Amino acid sequence: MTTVLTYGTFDLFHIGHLRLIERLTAMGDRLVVGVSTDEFNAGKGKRSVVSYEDRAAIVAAIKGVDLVIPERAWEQKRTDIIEQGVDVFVMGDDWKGKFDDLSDVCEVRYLPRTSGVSSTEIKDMLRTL
Ligand code: C2G
Repeated sequence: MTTVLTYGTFDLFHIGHLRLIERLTAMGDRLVVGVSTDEFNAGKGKRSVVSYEDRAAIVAAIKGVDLVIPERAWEQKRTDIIEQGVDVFVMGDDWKGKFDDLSDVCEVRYLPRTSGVSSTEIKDMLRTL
Protein backbone atom coordinates (compact mmCIF):
# COMPACT_ATOMS: atom_id res chain seq x y z
CA MET A 1 0.00 0.00 0.00
CA THR A 2 1.33 3.41 -1.02
CA THR A 3 0.64 6.32 1.34
CA VAL A 4 0.88 9.87 -0.04
CA LEU A 5 1.23 13.02 2.13
CA THR A 6 0.85 16.70 1.32
CA TYR A 7 0.36 19.98 3.24
CA GLY A 8 -1.41 23.19 2.44
CA THR A 9 -3.57 26.07 3.60
CA PHE A 10 -6.39 25.35 1.13
CA ASP A 11 -8.01 28.75 1.72
CA LEU A 12 -10.99 29.53 -0.57
CA PHE A 13 -10.75 25.97 -1.94
CA HIS A 14 -10.43 26.22 -5.73
CA ILE A 15 -9.81 24.18 -8.89
CA GLY A 16 -6.00 24.25 -8.42
CA HIS A 17 -6.42 22.58 -5.02
CA LEU A 18 -8.84 20.02 -6.49
CA ARG A 19 -6.55 19.17 -9.42
CA LEU A 20 -3.63 18.69 -7.01
CA ILE A 21 -5.64 16.36 -4.75
CA GLU A 22 -6.89 14.39 -7.77
CA ARG A 23 -3.31 13.84 -8.93
CA LEU A 24 -2.23 12.87 -5.40
CA THR A 25 -5.08 10.36 -5.17
CA ALA A 26 -3.89 8.73 -8.39
CA MET A 27 -0.35 8.39 -6.99
CA GLY A 28 -1.22 5.98 -4.18
CA ASP A 29 -3.77 4.07 -2.13
CA ARG A 30 -4.03 6.32 0.93
CA LEU A 31 -3.88 10.13 1.00
CA VAL A 32 -3.05 12.12 4.15
CA VAL A 33 -3.39 15.93 3.98
CA GLY A 34 -1.92 18.32 6.54
CA VAL A 35 -4.03 21.47 6.71
CA SER A 36 -2.27 24.48 8.21
CA THR A 37 -3.82 25.79 11.41
CA ASP A 38 -4.70 29.47 11.82
CA GLU A 39 -1.89 29.79 14.40
CA PHE A 40 0.68 28.28 11.98
CA ASN A 41 -0.48 30.68 9.24
CA ALA A 42 -0.17 33.62 11.63
CA GLY A 43 3.44 32.57 12.26
CA LYS A 44 4.01 32.72 8.46
CA GLY A 45 2.46 36.20 8.39
CA LYS A 46 -0.56 34.80 6.48
CA ARG A 47 -4.24 35.00 7.35
CA SER A 48 -6.87 32.81 5.75
CA VAL A 49 -10.43 33.89 5.00
CA VAL A 50 -11.79 30.46 5.98
CA SER A 51 -11.10 29.08 9.48
CA TYR A 52 -8.95 26.00 10.09
CA GLU A 53 -12.01 23.96 11.16
CA ASP A 54 -13.85 24.76 7.91
CA ARG A 55 -10.79 24.30 5.65
CA ALA A 56 -10.09 20.93 7.29
CA ALA A 57 -13.76 19.86 6.89
CA ILE A 58 -13.75 20.84 3.18
CA VAL A 59 -10.50 18.98 2.44
CA ALA A 60 -11.70 15.91 4.40
CA ALA A 61 -14.84 15.81 2.23
CA ILE A 62 -12.90 15.65 -1.06
CA LYS A 63 -13.04 12.24 -2.71
CA GLY A 64 -9.77 10.37 -2.18
CA VAL A 65 -8.71 12.16 1.02
CA ASP A 66 -8.41 9.52 3.75
CA LEU A 67 -7.13 11.60 6.66
CA VAL A 68 -6.69 15.28 7.52
CA ILE A 69 -4.14 16.23 10.16
CA PRO A 70 -3.37 19.73 11.51
CA GLU A 71 -0.15 21.35 10.30
CA ARG A 72 1.13 23.24 13.32
CA ALA A 73 4.87 23.54 12.65
CA TRP A 74 7.44 23.28 9.83
CA GLU A 75 9.37 20.56 11.72
CA GLN A 76 6.48 18.09 12.07
CA LYS A 77 6.82 16.72 8.53
CA ARG A 78 9.51 14.18 9.36
CA THR A 79 7.54 12.84 12.37
CA ASP A 80 4.29 12.73 10.35
CA ILE A 81 6.02 10.80 7.55
CA ILE A 82 7.26 8.18 10.00
CA GLU A 83 4.02 8.00 12.07
CA GLN A 84 1.78 7.78 9.00
CA GLY A 85 4.05 5.34 7.13
CA VAL A 86 4.33 7.75 4.20
CA ASP A 87 5.91 6.53 0.94
CA VAL A 88 5.63 9.71 -1.14
CA PHE A 89 5.62 13.34 0.05
CA VAL A 90 4.26 15.67 -2.62
CA MET A 91 3.89 19.44 -2.93
CA GLY A 92 3.14 21.84 -5.76
CA ASP A 93 6.23 23.07 -7.61
CA ASP A 94 6.07 26.51 -5.96
CA TRP A 95 7.83 24.56 -3.18
CA LYS A 96 10.37 22.89 -5.53
CA GLY A 97 13.51 21.83 -3.66
CA LYS A 98 12.26 23.17 -0.31
CA PHE A 99 11.62 19.77 1.27
CA ASP A 100 14.37 17.69 -0.37
CA ASP A 101 15.92 17.03 3.06
CA LEU A 102 13.04 14.58 3.68
CA SER A 103 14.21 12.31 0.86
CA ASP A 104 16.07 10.13 3.38
CA VAL A 105 12.72 9.01 4.87
CA CYS A 106 10.48 8.87 1.75
CA GLU A 107 10.25 9.85 -1.91
CA VAL A 108 9.84 13.64 -2.35
CA ARG A 109 8.04 14.98 -5.43
CA TYR A 110 6.80 18.34 -6.71
CA LEU A 111 3.89 18.60 -9.15
CA PRO A 112 3.22 21.50 -11.56
CA ARG A 113 0.73 24.03 -10.22
CA THR A 114 -2.51 24.68 -12.07
CA SER A 115 -1.98 27.99 -13.83
CA GLY A 116 -4.25 31.01 -13.56
CA VAL A 117 -5.79 30.38 -10.15
CA SER A 118 -4.73 31.03 -6.56
CA SER A 119 -6.31 32.05 -3.25
CA THR A 120 -4.36 35.33 -3.46
CA GLU A 121 -5.76 36.13 -6.94
CA ILE A 122 -9.31 35.36 -5.75
CA LYS A 123 -8.87 37.73 -2.78
CA ASP A 124 -7.46 40.45 -5.08
CA MET A 125 -10.35 39.98 -7.52
CA LEU A 126 -12.93 40.24 -4.73
CA ARG A 127 -11.50 43.63 -3.72
CA THR A 128 -12.29 45.01 -7.19
CA LEU A 129 -15.92 43.81 -7.32
N1 C2G B 1 -1.63 24.56 -5.76
C1 C2G B 1 -1.66 24.15 -7.10
N2 C2G B 1 -2.17 24.99 -8.05
C2 C2G B 1 -2.64 26.21 -7.72
C3 C2G B 1 -2.63 26.63 -6.39
C4 C2G B 1 -2.11 25.78 -5.41
O1 C2G B 1 -1.23 23.03 -7.44
N3 C2G B 1 -3.11 27.00 -8.71
C5 C2G B 1 -1.07 23.67 -4.74
C6 C2G B 1 0.16 24.27 -4.03
O2 C2G B 1 1.32 24.11 -4.82
C7 C2G B 1 0.19 23.48 -2.74
C8 C2G B 1 -1.31 23.16 -2.49
O3 C2G B 1 -2.00 23.44 -3.73
O4 C2G B 1 0.91 22.26 -2.91
C9 C2G B 1 -1.90 24.02 -1.40
O5 C2G B 1 -1.64 25.36 -1.73
P1 C2G B 1 -1.82 26.50 -0.64
O6 C2G B 1 -3.16 26.40 -0.04
O7 C2G B 1 -1.38 27.79 -1.24
O8 C2G B 1 -0.81 26.02 0.50
P2 C2G B 1 0.49 26.75 1.01
O9 C2G B 1 0.11 28.05 1.63
O10 C2G B 1 1.50 26.72 -0.08
O11 C2G B 1 0.91 25.82 2.24
O12 C2G B 1 4.11 23.39 4.78
C10 C2G B 1 3.65 23.84 3.55
C11 C2G B 1 2.47 24.73 3.58
O13 C2G B 1 1.47 24.43 4.49
C12 C2G B 1 1.93 24.91 2.18
